[in-house]
Amino acid sequence: MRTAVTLCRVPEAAAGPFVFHDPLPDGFAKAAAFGFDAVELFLEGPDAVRVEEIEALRQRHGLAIAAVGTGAGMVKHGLSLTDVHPEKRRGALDFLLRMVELGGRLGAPAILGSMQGRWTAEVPREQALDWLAAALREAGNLAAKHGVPFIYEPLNRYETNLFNQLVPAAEFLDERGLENVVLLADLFHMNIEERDMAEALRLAASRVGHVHWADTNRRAMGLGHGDPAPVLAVLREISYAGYLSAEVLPLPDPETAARRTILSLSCIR
Ligand code: LER
Ligand code: MN
Repeated sequence: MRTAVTLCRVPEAAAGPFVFHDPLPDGFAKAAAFGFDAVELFLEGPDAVRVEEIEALRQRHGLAIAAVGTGAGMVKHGLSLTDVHPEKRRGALDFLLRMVELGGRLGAPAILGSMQGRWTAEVPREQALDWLAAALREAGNLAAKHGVPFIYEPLNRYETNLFNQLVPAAEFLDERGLENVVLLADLFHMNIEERDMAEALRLAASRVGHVHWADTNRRAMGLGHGDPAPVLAVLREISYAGYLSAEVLPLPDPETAARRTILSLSCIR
């Protein structure tokens, strides 16, 4: 297992659950100084920063790119893969695939979170799931060309009504034959939605490909009331070899959030 920390450069997400919001050179330097293995990037879009610039920073600081988020597609551009309007759906898929391409060039998977959207009175659940599956198929196929998976993230009920739990999402990926798509286990969402977080991870083990390492209140692990021990135990049990990435609020300040995250993961080093 490896450690990662979030670095967000999306002004519309300034209040979001991201540890660092610094310009990329400062953000990479801080991630390295705190001892993280990788940075998880949230950018305004696929053309926001030249890939060569990110690659140079990555090499200079000896960091990997854990993943690239696509949330800006929703929070900045208002794009959803399940929008009732076809041109919005096309725009969402185009944005998503270009982010997969960006990630691929950095050796990193892209994540589908808030851009999955939700089913509504105008878009029945089955229709939304068909559109979601089609997008996941395209994204997974493109990611495969770069030798990385594509990451799908179940979110809590206040952010999507498509999938809120790991096991139904894993069953959906199996049923639709989405081979190169893995699941993101965000412990903040799971704390709201799962009956037993460790059991959910165990049952969905073959699909778990990324973890957002957060405490119950979405602060750094150790700053809420969660118990990371059973989660770490099951991750070891299932031989999880991916990232534990701090997608947490920068509270009480980014440095404390980063330090507490590293402290909570000292046992995996
Ligand atoms: C993204 O990783 C996430 O967890 C969402 O809650 C952001 O809206
Ligand atoms: Mn998340």
